[in-house]
Amino acid sequence: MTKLQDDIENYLSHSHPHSDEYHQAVREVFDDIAEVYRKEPAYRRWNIAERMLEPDRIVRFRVCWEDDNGQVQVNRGWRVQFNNVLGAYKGGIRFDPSVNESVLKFLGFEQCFKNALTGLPMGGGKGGADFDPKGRSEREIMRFCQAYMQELHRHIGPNVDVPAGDINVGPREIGFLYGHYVKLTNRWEGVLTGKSPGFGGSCGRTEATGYGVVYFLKNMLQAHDQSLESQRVLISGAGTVALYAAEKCIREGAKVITVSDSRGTRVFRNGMSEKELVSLRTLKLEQHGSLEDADCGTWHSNKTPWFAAKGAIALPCATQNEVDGKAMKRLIGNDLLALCEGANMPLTQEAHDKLIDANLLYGPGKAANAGGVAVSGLERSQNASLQSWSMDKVDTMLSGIMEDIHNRCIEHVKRKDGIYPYSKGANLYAFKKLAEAMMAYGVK
Ligand code: NDP
Ligand code: 2IT
Repeated sequence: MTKLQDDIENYLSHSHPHSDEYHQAVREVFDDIAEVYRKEPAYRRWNIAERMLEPDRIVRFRVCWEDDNGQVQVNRGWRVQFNNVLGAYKGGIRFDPSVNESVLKFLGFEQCFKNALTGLPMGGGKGGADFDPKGRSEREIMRFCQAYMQELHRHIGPNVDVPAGDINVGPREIGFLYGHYVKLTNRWEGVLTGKSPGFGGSCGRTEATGYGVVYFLKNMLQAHDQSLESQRVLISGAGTVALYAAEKCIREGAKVITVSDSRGTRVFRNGMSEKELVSLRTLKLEQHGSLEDADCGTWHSNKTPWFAAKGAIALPCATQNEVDGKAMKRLIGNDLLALCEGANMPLTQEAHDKLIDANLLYGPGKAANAGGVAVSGLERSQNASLQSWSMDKVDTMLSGIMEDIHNRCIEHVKRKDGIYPYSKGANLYAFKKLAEAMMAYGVK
């Protein structure tokens, strides 16, 4: 371990105790940039490391709302405004019982690096609440969103902090949140992204993260003389990211073998058809049901895709730490060619280390899933200029942005045994960009 890594560990255990996910995300970045940091004395003089690890601010608040029985419920809400040197804070909102400060710090920290890679002027932030929408009626979800915005609206603004969706926060929830912001402030402005295109949203924002993952994957395969056509793809998750990644894979001629949710995995032995995908989308995104109730493919209760089937390409698109060391060993043993992260930090540290040791094609989330926030950036541009661009235009821009992100990931690294180390390249590019802006700003 270098002195820097040692200092980071001490800083984290002292200043951010009980934050396992946050430590994991930071460690992964600083392992990759330690050498560059050591060689540039200005980084230490400006204390870039500690400044980068301390969020600008964390707003924490009580969210009180009334359920359908008239019972008052209390949840905890947060907004982590991590770093705004590259632009206004930008990042999603997650509603899930697993949300806590450690999870939001890891997501906010990753978001700063991801947004730097997009090339768009966006800082990093993340928010959410420990609210569980499962089993709640639409009216309850609306009341929760309104109660959350009741506090959040004081802290956001189109040039201050621009939230969007994440797990369990899709166009419906963004509609409820935005509607309440407009009511509270009497301002119709680009303060949230992921809105419906009918009232200021961008075409293609819902599809953007999933499509972007596949664009990144294609660039990565092409740079290594491989192609996506006919490949067997294992996808986890069945939410926004997973199902649009599946759609793009099918359209590119790949075979989507699995999708999954928190109850198990649905396997399509010879690849899912577009018709089957439409029925799954209706079930999951529109009716908020479980894959268990679908009537296509075969159902494997309590199994993850990595143990339910074999495939050369893996796209984890559900949640953090969903692929552990055992699953990674199995994927590698089954001739894994490439893994691209649709989810944020889906690999445990052990799985991550195994994949790095195996020297296979690995698209890290901060690069591979950046298409979502990139189209959020395009939504802001459309709102600011009172324009509405076509799906074709947005999709062409997304594809170009993903190609640029791919190229930024290989700007500062060389091939090792023929393979580009994308994860290290992404960390180096984003770190340098953030550090340079922080030094240029002086002590702030
Ligand atoms: P959704 O809420 O639309 O879907 C989440 C999916 O993951 C659901 O199928 C859900 O299953 C499954 N899931 C959630 N938690 C678990 C778990 N503990 N074990 C197994 N499955 C689980 O979210 P998104 O698709 O928007 O987000 C998925 C991932 O992508 C997250 O990591 C998010 O941070 C990341 N991401 C999202 C972006 C976006 O634009 N939406 C942008 C970039 C990254 P179930 O329905 O059973 O809960
Ligand atoms: O993790 C992410 O990049 C997101 N949830 C999307 C953030 C955004 O502002 O669109």
